[in-house]
Formats: sequence, structure tokens, C-alpha cells
Amino acid sequence: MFAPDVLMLGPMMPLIRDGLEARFTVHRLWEAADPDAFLNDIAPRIRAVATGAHAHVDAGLIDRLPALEIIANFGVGYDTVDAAHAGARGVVVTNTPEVLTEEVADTAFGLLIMTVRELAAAERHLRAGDWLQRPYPLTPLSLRDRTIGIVGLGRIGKAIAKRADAFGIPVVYHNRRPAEDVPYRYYPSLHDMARDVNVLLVVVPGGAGTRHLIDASVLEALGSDGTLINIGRGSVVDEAALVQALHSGTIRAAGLDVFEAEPCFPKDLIALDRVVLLPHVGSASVHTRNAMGQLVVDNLAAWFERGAPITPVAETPWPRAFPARMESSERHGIAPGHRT
Ligand code: NAP
Ligand code: 8YV
Repeated sequence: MFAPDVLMLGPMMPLIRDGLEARFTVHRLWEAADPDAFLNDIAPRIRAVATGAHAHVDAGLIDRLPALEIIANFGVGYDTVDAAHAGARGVVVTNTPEVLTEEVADTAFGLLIMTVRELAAAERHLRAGDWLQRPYPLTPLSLRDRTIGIVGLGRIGKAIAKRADAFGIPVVYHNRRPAEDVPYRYYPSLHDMARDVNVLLVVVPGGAGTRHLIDASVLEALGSDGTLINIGRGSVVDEAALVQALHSGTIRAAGLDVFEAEPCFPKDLIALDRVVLLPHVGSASVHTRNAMGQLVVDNLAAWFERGAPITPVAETPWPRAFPARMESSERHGIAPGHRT
């Protein structure tokens, strides 16, 4: 039976594991007693990698797999995959866009309200029995008469903006380029936007291009009434500068779903009631994680059965606009787009 060899770099959800094992010969790298020797042994046969935020697919690994055709990433963010190098080597990279957009926007909005209205701290107050002594204090911040500046008005950013529209909260945004067909004011300068808004909501991808985009100077511009929400990637925010800004009152509050060195996070934020900390749960419902997992399986199945990925990333667009390695379809004598 035709069962291409797939390298799985770390544990993945049963839906992915079972879906791939039904179609492919799956090799579990993390279970190998000697991963390096294991990889040496199977590397020439590996035609696909299945991965997620748990592992890095760097240039070294890509170059070590001479028959590699496709890397399927669990997650819309693929900053742990060197997609530019994959593209240069003719390897397709896929991610899981769209299927998680609404869930992550829901989480972002929940985190925003929790943070501004101190809902987690108010709940802790009740659970501790403190309400019997005194009511929870009025919150200095509110979403009334506030403007949200979205950093990264892409798929998820637009879904968050739609929620803000329904709540009657004005939205403005900063991207590298203006988005098409949106009614929101565009700020080419992140600093100018930070100066004009009360909330900065970060939902840009991670990676070198956005590393520490939110630094001390942006937090300074946001100001002492300001709230920072980060649901994008931890690397986008200079965490040391953020901790300093929160302690010194440079900004007032923060809601964070992502951190620079997950699962580690700055412990000295725990004591601050003005901060809400979530363990990267933006997409973490059974419904949405199943949809993401299915898309990983479907991308690999589509590649090996029809010779075309479903959701290739921008660096490896399809139809191909990057160098070709020998494609699955060519190996099996079928034209891309044709079913076996
Ligand atoms: P998307 O549609 O590609 O949107 C990304 C947006 O960021 C685009 O509008 C892009 O606009 C902007 N952007 C990219 N680089 C930028 C830069 N250097 N400066 C300013 N803006 C920049 O992606 P998406 O589906 O909305 O997902 C966004 C990110 O959310 C993912 O990459 C992932 O890191 C994160 N995420 C987190 C969770 C979670 O659980 N916390 C879940 C899902 C996704 P331009 O190209 O015009 O700059
Ligand atoms: C996932 C995410 O939690 O899609 C993304 O980019 O950050 C989340 O949906 C993560 O990728 C899986 O570990």
C-alpha cells in the first residue's frame, strides 16, 4: 500500500495522530530513545513533517530531509517553521487559518473585558469571602468612551473589530499596509496610534519581523490609562519592558494570552490585579482544536492524493511560485489537481 513517511515532531491530538496513521507511515520523533540516530535512519524516506508550536522546523532540519515535500503546521501562526527556507528548498508549508478565527476573537474580547473591568480580581474577591467585608472597588477603567487600536487587522483582527462595532467601541488599526474594504482609520505609525488610543490589542504573527514591536517607547506612548492586550505572540512584546511599565504606572493594565518563553511567564505579574494572565487558550475549545487538527490531516491527504495543499502559507503560495522539489504527483505519475 502507498503510505508516505511522515515525521511527527511532538505529541499531537488523537484526531491528528489517528487521521495520519490511517493514511501514512508516521514516525514519532519525541518517543525515540536516541532522536538523532532515529532521524539519521529515517531522514531519506521522510516526505512530510507534521508539527505544532511544540517544535521548531528550522533550516537545519529541512536540509536534513532530502525527500521532504510538505510541512503541515497545527496553528495559524507558523513562526516556529522557517517557511522562507522551506520555500527556497521547494517545500510547501501549510497552516490552519480561518477555522479558529471566531474562537480566538471571542477569547480576545473576553480577555479585553476581563482586564479593563478587573473581572478576574473581582471574582477572586468573592471567592476569598472578602465581599462580606467590603464591596469590590469601582474600576478606574471602562470600555465606555474608549478607542481600541488593533495591531494586526488581519483575519482575527477584523473579527475582533466586528465585535467592537457591536459593542459601540471605536476601532483604529496599524498594519504594514492599509487593509482593503475596512471602515476603520489606518495608522501607518504604531507610536501615533498608541498615543491616540486607550487600548492596544495585539494580534500580529510572531517571528523576526515583529519581535519586540511593542517596546518601552510604544508603552510610553500608550500612557498611564492604557491597556495592552496580547493574543498574537509573546515575542511581539518586550516582556521586561512591559513588566517595568506596569510596575511604574507607565501603563495601567494588561491582558496576556501569550508569553515570550511559554509556558514560563513573568511571576512578578501575579500580584498585580490590573493584569490578567491566560495560558495560551485563544483557540482552545474542543470544537476549534478539532477543526484545526482536521485541517492538518486534510492538507497532508490533499497533497499526497491530489498534489495540491489546501491552505499553503504566504511564503509557499499555490499554484507554485517557488522552486519545485519533486512533487508527490510527479513521483506517482499524476498531474497536480488529479485524484489518484
Ligand atoms: P493574518 O490574517 O495573517 O493577519 C495578520 C495581520 O498582521 C495582517 O493584517 C498583517 O498586515 C499584520 N502584520 C503582519 N506583520 C506586521 C508587522 N510587522 N507590523 C504590523 N502589522 C503586521 O493572521 P491571523 O489569522 O489574523 O492570525 C494572526 C496571529 O494571531 C497568528 O499569526 C498567531 O500568531 C496569532 N494567534 C494566536 C492565537 C492564540 O491562541 N493566542 C490563536 C490564533 C492565532 P500587513 O501584512 O499589512 O502588515
Ligand atoms: C494554538 C495559535 O494554540 O493558531 C495559532 O497560531 O497560537 C493557537 O491556535 C497553537 O498554535 C497550537 O499549539
